Amino acid sequence: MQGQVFKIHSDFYYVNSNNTTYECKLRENIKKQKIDVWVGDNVEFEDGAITSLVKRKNQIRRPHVANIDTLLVVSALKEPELDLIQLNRYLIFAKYYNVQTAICFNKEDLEENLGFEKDIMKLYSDLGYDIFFTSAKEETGILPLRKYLKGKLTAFAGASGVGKSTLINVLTGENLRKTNVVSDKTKRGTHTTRHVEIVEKDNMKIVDTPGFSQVPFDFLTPEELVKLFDDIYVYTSGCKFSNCLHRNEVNCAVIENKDKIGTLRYESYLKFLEEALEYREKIKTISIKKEANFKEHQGKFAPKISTKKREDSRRKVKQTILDELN
Ligand SMILES: Nc1nc2c(ncn2[C@@H]2O[C@H](COP(=O)(O)OP(=O)(O)OP(=O)(O)O)[C@@H](O)[C@H]2O)c(=O)[nH]1
Ligand SMILES: [Mg+2]
Ligand SMILES: [Zn+2]
Repeated sequence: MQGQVFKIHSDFYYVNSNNTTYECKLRENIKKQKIDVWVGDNVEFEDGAITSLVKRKNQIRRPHVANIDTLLVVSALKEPELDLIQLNRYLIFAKYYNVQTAICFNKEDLEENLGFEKDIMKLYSDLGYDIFFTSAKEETGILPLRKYLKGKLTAFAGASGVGKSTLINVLTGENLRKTNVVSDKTKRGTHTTRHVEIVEKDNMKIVDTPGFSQVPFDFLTPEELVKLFDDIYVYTSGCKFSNCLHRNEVNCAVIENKDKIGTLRYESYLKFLEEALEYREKIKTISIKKEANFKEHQGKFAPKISTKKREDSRRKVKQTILDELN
């Protein structure tokens, strides 16, 4: 039989097939092959054991979810304070995984300055995102969001305390998900949701996730990073140097057009760039170390490692780092 994993609890995998829930474990062959089964995975199973995994359409890490149609990044306008750099972090992260993304600005009941809302709405809709403004508390803006979610598997992501679980409760009309107040002192959430789980209701499939705060870009190179910022990448062809990092170089077309790049987008790029540069350093040191080992191991006259080999080993290092993220 085939079904979709909607919840994982220690060793148990809860699989939905034709509206029936099956509690399964992993068959030995899956364990031996070290195949990870995630929420959202389509699996073959029999007699309470998952026997194989259907190829994924996509996957995101932190949290682990497979086969989603949309990632809805939820941000609060207040409590916790709107953090556009964090929002950009989620957006760029989703773009890296090639997942369609929409944005929901929640707690609009706490925000009086609507002019600001309009500005950010313009910025992100110009970038091609579908945008929603909601108040889960006063239940405003819920209908358009519900309509948007129909027929899709959507993962809700965003910092702790922004109201993901409250929104899901309102959307599904079920008060099942635990929610918690944002701390008075830190104005941050308390990581109330602990598990990743698909909730199904009225043709909406929603994944509630724990609020994860920081996803550092320590797994891609600066060249890969800038390509994920459409609004910055457009200018890069005008830079004088092909290895321009658009940070402080002369004749950099990005810097020259900084005013045209939206609020905090360029600052976000600079911030993530530091992380990508660290990753590049890490790759360099590991490749050099590898090379050194290789020579030592092979004796005095080991041939110099070819560019092709170096690229291969770079790729391997990258894979190792990505695997570590798992
Ligand atoms: N004023 C206001 N408060 C809200 C709104 N939505 C949620 N809250 C409150 O914000 C707090 C945090 O909400 P949660 O739903 O637990 O937040 P979460 O994003 O699920 O947090 P984690 O599970 O920790 O990731 C709760 O006290 C909610 O009642 C809203 O639209 N307006
Ligand atoms: Mg929650
Ligand atoms: Zn440049």
